Amino acid sequence: MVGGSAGTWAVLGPLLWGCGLALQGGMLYPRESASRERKELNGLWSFRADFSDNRRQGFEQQWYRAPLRESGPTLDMPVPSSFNDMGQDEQLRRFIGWVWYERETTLPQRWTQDLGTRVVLRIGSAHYYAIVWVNGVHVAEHEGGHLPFEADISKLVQSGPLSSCRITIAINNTLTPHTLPPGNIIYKTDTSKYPKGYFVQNTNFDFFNYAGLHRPVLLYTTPTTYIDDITITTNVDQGTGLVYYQIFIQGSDHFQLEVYLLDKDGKVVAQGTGGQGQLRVPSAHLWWPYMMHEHPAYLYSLEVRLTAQTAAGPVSDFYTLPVGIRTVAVTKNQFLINGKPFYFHGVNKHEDADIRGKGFDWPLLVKDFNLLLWLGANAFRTSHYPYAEEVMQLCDQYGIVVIDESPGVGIVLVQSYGNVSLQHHLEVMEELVRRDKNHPAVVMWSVANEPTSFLQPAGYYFKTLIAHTKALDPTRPVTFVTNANCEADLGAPYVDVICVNSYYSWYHDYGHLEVIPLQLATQFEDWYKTYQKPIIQSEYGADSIAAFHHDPPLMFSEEYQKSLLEQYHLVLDEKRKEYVVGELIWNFADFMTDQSPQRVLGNKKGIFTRQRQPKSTAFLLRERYWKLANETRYQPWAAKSLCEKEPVYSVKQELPLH
Ligand code: BDP
Repeated sequence: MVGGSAGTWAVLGPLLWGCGLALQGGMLYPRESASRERKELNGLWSFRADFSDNRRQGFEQQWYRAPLRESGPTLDMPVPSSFNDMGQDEQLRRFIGWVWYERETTLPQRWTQDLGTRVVLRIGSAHYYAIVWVNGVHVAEHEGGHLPFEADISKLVQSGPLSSCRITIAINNTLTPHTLPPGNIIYKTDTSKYPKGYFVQNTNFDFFNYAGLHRPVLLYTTPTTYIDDITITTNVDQGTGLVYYQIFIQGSDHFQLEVYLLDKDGKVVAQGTGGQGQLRVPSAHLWWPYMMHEHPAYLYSLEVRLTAQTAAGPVSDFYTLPVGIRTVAVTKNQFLINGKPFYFHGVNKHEDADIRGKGFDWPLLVKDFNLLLWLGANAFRTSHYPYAEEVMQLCDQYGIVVIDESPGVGIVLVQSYGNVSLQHHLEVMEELVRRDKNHPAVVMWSVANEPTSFLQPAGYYFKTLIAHTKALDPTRPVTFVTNANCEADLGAPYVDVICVNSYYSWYHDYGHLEVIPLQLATQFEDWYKTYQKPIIQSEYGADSIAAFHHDPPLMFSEEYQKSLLEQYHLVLDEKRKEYVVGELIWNFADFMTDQSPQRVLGNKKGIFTRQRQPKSTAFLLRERYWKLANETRYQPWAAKSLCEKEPVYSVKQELPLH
């Protein structure tokens, strides 16, 4: 790591093999309730990149000790956002090393004076390694850029007369062979070509390594005895929904728990007591994917009420969790949701947009969901890392099925298959499952994308990783996404569903669209013959530069992208009758990458531009997805409300703006 130091790579707690979560504590999304408050810290923060040669000046001068402006000039930096594209400075855009963020805030008096209140600082994502201080005191460190972490800062803010609170976060974006995703720093030592100390960050993935505080930062409160975690799993028995709950409490052993399951109208349909149990919901409304039911994405609310006896008197805590009742199962040639065959027709995405980079943005999120609904997409994969929690919540609400992927992308070096990397990857899966386990939209975990799974250590690595993920969550299938040759793939024996990426007539046989049907059919037949598992075409596509036209189709024209997709669809339409259970286009939208002669201001395989305007392929896929939805319908309503010939442009297809 550039500017790394001893102690920076704190190893997270020990792993309990196969024994459930080894992580301490839960990671419930901070929701307001009668016992909980939130204070968002989004907006402008002070910022400085440490451009010193060793990138360590900030630590040497202890920039966290006093307001950042006292140790030198600062920039205004919006949060959430990547810092890279914020200015006109190319040095900042591709900066590697430590950057410093700081925000001062004033806390409500009750938070600082009521010792029965617990104050928590929560960071949605800091890419990649973060160290956090509050009022100059170290409170947290976290490795990994795509998952939340927290610090209980009650003691700190309740220890003095101050109601102000200065939060300093140092973030290092260096990727090494043991980070996820991995990367390596290459020092260029030929002084005839490079200045002294010159280095570059090398990565093996195809998106820009944006960095910064990418997701909301907030403070929230709970009582000191509180609901720390909830785990929900569901089943269906002849129309009766079964909701199993397990609730973890911190702060006291003397408590009572009541749970209520409410339907959409707020009516209690089941109730229970105690830390675990089963709720029965006769004639349950199931959570169905978008386009699979007239009322998709039905969500109940699980209200958890805690009352505890503490030395200071009785305490209550309330938390409400959305719950979708549904089942997921895999046979040798089908993917079943609620017992019905489900065909994934959707997209791969990126968290990526102009200016904000990977920063979370509500307008972008709403626009993207409207486009998904317009397109008739019923699924996406969180290529190539976990997305913001708010994204997952919308998937639950709109019935968009998710393949939830870890940041295991670009695992190509042998060093990245050693124990250090494996241990970290296991921990990341624990963090991911802990965060996303209760989302009905999540139907499968993907532990990696296109690793060199033919390398000798990959077999042990994926066997261990997949077994651990299944032990964490026995209710969902596990996969990783491969582009290896099927017989050489050492990880494939352990997955439940084969997810395969291929780029016929793009990365080889340039311009020869006519070879696609043969090559794609061979791909499917080989994989199925070898593993007898359902297959998803998890990526396929071609670059096109919007408004570049050429007929007959030439590479990079919209016509070529469209024709390539049509060749794929010929085979997909045959094989989906047998064992192919899905197709996910690469990619939903154009996105930024590192610079290379193969990339024209980024990857242009989007069916929408980076600004979310449709290319010709968006219309092609829209027609196809609505047709697929109509063909794979399981409810009588579908025939009348979905397109039979042409897509129906009804208001119902649009996401209501709240
Ligand atoms: C695939 C990768 C994806 C790339 C895509 C491409 O999984 O991340 O962006 O290739 O080259 O192999 O467009």
